[in-house]
Amino acid sequence: MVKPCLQVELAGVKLENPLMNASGILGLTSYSLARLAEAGLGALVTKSVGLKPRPGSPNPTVVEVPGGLVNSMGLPNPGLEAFKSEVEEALSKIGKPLFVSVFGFSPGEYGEAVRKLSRLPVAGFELNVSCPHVGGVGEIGGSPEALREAVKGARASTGKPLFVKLSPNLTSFAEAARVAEEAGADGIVATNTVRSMVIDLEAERPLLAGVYGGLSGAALKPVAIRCVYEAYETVKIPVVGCGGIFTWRDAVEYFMAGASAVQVGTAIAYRGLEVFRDILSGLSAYLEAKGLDDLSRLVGVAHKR
Ligand code: RRO
Repeated sequence: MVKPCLQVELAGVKLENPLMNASGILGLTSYSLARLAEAGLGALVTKSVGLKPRPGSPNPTVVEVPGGLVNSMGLPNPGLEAFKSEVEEALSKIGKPLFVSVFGFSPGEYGEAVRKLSRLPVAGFELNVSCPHVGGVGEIGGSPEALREAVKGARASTGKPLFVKLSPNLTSFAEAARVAEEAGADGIVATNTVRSMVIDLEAERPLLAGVYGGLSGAALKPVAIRCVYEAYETVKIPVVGCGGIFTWRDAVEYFMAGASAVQVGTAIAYRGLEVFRDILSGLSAYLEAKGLDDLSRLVGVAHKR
């Protein structure tokens, strides 16, 4: 059998394979984006950027827990204007579709941010409406009205694909996905991290300087798989899975739940950039062993019960 086809098309963007990095992991500088591109990903996503620069939270910002990491980075970013030149430089090096992740503290800021970036030759945008611990951002994805306004504003600012990264902390993930689709989103990213916290026994206080954080890694996977499954049942736009993907088996689980592509984050911290080539070769071998010529044949199969 010829090698199985791993190419995917996401809202009209062609990816040579279904692997992306999760926003926030190695996506803040042109140097780190170039390193990611060399690791064999199909497309890249930047760290979330907003209208104004932010220093992020003081240390400690990350703590390891059984089953994952809890981070409270606090949206460190140089602000849109400074970030533009970083993105331009990255685009000259990477030769892969690049999505810029944007966040805002009000629905209107999403449209403004996307408009200010719209001249860049990027593949599209990921709207982060789901940071679980920076006050104001997650609330946008948590309110149907604010979510609708944010997505509509971004939609009016660009004709390029818009993905909306939703939170697993919502009462109804499916309902939020539906609102995002209705407002003009081209895809859903499922999911951001789970709001969480860790107490320092010696100091008798929250361990992270930002107090609350987001849980990522293996413990997030069943939660995010559930979100992908629910979104796949609800919307017609593609779903991108994100949460606890370390191996090809994890990726296959996401495809079966309904993801068309997947994002890898925490695993990079544990397994390095080789994790991407490992997952790709495992995926190819799996499809070949199953006699499947194209990855798309796996997408959503778990729904045929
Ligand atoms: O920067 C962060 O602290 C952060 C963000 Br913006 C996010 O969306 N999710 C997360 O776990 N951390």
